[in-house]
Amino acid sequence: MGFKVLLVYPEMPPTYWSMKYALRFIGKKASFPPLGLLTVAAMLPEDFEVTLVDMNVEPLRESAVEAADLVLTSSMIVQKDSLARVIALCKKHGKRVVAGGPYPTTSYERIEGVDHFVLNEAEVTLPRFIADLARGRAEHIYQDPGKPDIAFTPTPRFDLVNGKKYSSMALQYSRGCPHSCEFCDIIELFGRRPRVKTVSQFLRELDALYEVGGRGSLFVVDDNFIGNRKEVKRLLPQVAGWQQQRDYPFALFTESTVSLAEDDELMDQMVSAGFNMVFLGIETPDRCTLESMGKKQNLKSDMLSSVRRIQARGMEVSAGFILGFDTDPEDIFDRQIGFIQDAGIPTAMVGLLTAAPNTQLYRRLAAEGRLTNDSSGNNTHDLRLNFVPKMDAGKLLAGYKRVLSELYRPEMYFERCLKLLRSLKTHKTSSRKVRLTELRAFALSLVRQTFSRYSLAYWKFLVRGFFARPFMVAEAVTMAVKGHHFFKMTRNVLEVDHIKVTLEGLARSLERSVANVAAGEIGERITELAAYRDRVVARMHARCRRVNRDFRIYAEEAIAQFRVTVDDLITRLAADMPPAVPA
Ligand code: B12
Ligand code: SF4
Repeated sequence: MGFKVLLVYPEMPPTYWSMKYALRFIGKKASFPPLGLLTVAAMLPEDFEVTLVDMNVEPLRESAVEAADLVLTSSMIVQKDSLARVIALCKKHGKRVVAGGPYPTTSYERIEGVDHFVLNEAEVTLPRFIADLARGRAEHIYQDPGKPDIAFTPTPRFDLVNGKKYSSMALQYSRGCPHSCEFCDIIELFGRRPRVKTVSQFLRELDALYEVGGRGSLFVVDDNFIGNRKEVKRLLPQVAGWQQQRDYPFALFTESTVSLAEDDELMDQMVSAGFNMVFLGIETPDRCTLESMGKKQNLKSDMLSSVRRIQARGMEVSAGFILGFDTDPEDIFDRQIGFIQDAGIPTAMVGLLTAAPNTQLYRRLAAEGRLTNDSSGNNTHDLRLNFVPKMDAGKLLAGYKRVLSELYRPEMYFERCLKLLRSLKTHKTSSRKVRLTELRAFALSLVRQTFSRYSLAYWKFLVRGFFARPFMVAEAVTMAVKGHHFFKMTRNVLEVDHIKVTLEGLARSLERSVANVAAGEIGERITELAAYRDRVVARMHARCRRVNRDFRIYAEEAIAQFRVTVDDLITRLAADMPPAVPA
């Protein structure tokens, strides 16, 4: 008997990655569709009736849950709060919930209310679950670390999403990476042997996307697209041919290691196939740190020259950087900023080192007794550490905040964009096609960014960009719009952090100040504390109004926590107060 299955992708909080504030310029709701769920959908039996709600583009209505027999969810750690709300809603309607994807796979013990965990790669675990479900004997956990041959993975059900709501479509070519960076959870989730799809399978997926109207930006989501170079080199000429026959409908981008720069043939093949951007895991310019984290592939060449070679070949470089390694030298903050500026990397995702569950780093820090709490799953703007760093934690956090605020100071950001515009080789497939979406973005950008607080820097960039590369206006506008997202993220993240740190500092000093209050002064002290609490709370609420409403909840949590701390102090003091003498 067929089931009515509802696939739900929980909401993601705004992060540097989400691009939330840039998407508004192009009238899109989210960056990418949930490829994991689309792939799972394709593996379900044909008689299952499947619908999908991606909560990042539409709300999850109670009626949708009510109508389903079974709710299947996929999530990353960063979606855990939203996932908890989805589970609660399903329970309210008495529906069975199935959870899969990276968060449950690495941390299912921490998730409550789920009926069936179908972990690891669905190719291995889903068929067993479906068979048991049909027999009415589905178990609580399906787990199997086996690494399936993805040459048999079916084409994702792209027909389930409305492509117009996303700024980019997504495809996967390979899983796994041959390297062994200490902090990485990819190799734990997907293994160290890169598994690839066949050429015809990949082209079929391109066809499927094309048929549902997919055009424009396309993310090949592999963690290391060049993990199996021999196979990639067989694939790329075919993709180039496919693109050429259809007048290059897709502008592709992917993730790779820096060693891409050493392979001219591969870079040229990628450019011919329509790749115009790669995301590199650079992590740090400090060679000693690269050595100690096991990122040997980044030591083979001078990384600055590598970035320039890739840009000069025709692909923008965006990259990830990490602070908080044990071997980070004192001057690492300035060196990271210097490297990113010199290299002309506008999209620089700088995060604090996070010990993700089930990684080599996690196991080492656990053995050293240095783990402190769970990861929030978001290392680019959560200003908390989940381990005890070697560098003084205060110094590390202050340095990190400085790096963020410097890098996303409009003048600094636009300087990198200009550098990139000047060094990027243009070719037939690299420049953005100007469609209605691009024109709309340009018009909105002109209006909103002209009247923004960084208007001068914006205009200087547009004018200088136009004179430097007149045919790359669309790229320049895209960079400016992304900049808007980064500036807004940075401003809000730092403002919320300021509120949190101020309140924590005040709470600590109040705790110290009430440690030795003389018995006779307790009553007076309580009155003072209550008045002080109310003044601080009012001041912070006023400050909160300057914070974007997406972030206000974090500031309000900090205010609520401050209130609880002061109320506790008052209760403790009241308990010590001598009893009133009857008149
Ligand atoms: C594309 C991608 C993104 C996209 C999001 C796209 C989207 N709409 O989902 C973007 C770039 C926005 C993104 C962002 C982030 N990402 Co991301 N991302 C990926 C990436 C590279 C590919 C995911 C993908 O599409 N894979 C292809 C599909 C087919 O595979 P899959 O989703 O894993 O699904 C398979 C199985 O997991 C399973 N499965 C999945 N769901 C379900 C559900 C059910 C019911 C079942 C049975 C099975 C099942 O079956 C599928 C087929 O085998 C992965 C790395 C990776 N290799 O998976 C990281 C990854 C998922 N991201 C990760 C992280 C940490 C982030 C960020 C939080 C990073 C940050 N520092 O801020 C951000 C935050 C999100 C935000 N606010 O925007 C982590 C998650 C770790 C974890 N344990 O939660 C991963 C694993 C990367 C890593 N280094 O660890 N990401
Ligand atoms: S190169 Fe990237 S995907 Fe591969 S192990 Fe290192 S961090 Fe992980």
